[in-house]
Amino acid sequence: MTSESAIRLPSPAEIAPDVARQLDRDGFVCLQDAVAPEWVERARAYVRRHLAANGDKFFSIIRPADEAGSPFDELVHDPKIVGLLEGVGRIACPQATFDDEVYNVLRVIAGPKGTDGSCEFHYDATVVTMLVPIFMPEGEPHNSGELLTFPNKRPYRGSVLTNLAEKALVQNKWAWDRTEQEARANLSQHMQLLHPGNLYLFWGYRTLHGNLPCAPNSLRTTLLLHHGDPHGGNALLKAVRSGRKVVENWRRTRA
Ligand SMILES: O=C(O)CCC(=O)C(=O)O
Ligand SMILES: [Fe+2]
Repeated sequence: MTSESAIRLPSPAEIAPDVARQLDRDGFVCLQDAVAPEWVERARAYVRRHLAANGDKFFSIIRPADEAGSPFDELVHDPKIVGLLEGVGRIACPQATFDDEVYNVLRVIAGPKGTDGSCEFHYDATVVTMLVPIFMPEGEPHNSGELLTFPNKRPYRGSVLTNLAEKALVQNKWAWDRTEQEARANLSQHMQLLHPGNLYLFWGYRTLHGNLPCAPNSLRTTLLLHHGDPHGGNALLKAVRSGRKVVENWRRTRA
């Protein structure tokens, strides 16, 4: 590991209020060149090693930052990243609780089925989401894993049941098809191009989002950081989330 930080950002106190305002206004913020190219290279090498050992497929690694010394450990635990996520999150949703640890997931689309995991539109469980692109396919437009967003489509809900009902309405096959059609009818408004080296932020809880498919045998890798619980550690939501972890682990380990 190098001693210099891979994160090139001013202090969280300096930028959090502006970033939060921009997120309210535009629904999506790009922090240009905020990650050193050599960090991206190390993250890529990690993913390549993992694919060489486990084969090309769609999988997620839950909390890759737990691996000490990994590029994910370095980025997710960087005080500027933690401070920024907590800073903007507290401005947007004062009732939220913030764990000491930022929840993180490494998501990889590889192998012959480039459509795996695409257009599965959802709201995240957390106040704010940071997306760190590591590999993005450079194939034909609209078939290269571009992110689709419907920014700030709902407020932070006070009620867990309203939240779950709303998620049930949009997170099913029928609704996914309809949302995909809606996005494809107006791609200039909904499509976000992601470039490794930049950091992207959106209000994950409020923003319906998913990614376009990739061509077969593409490689697409993103690191997702999720922070702030608008429902303050509600027991029902904890149960839902631990169920999701089981599914993700199954995806990761299946042959
Ligand atoms: O990989 C992406 O572009 C988005 C993934 C996502 O939304 C998530 O894991 O919550
Ligand atoms: Fe998400």
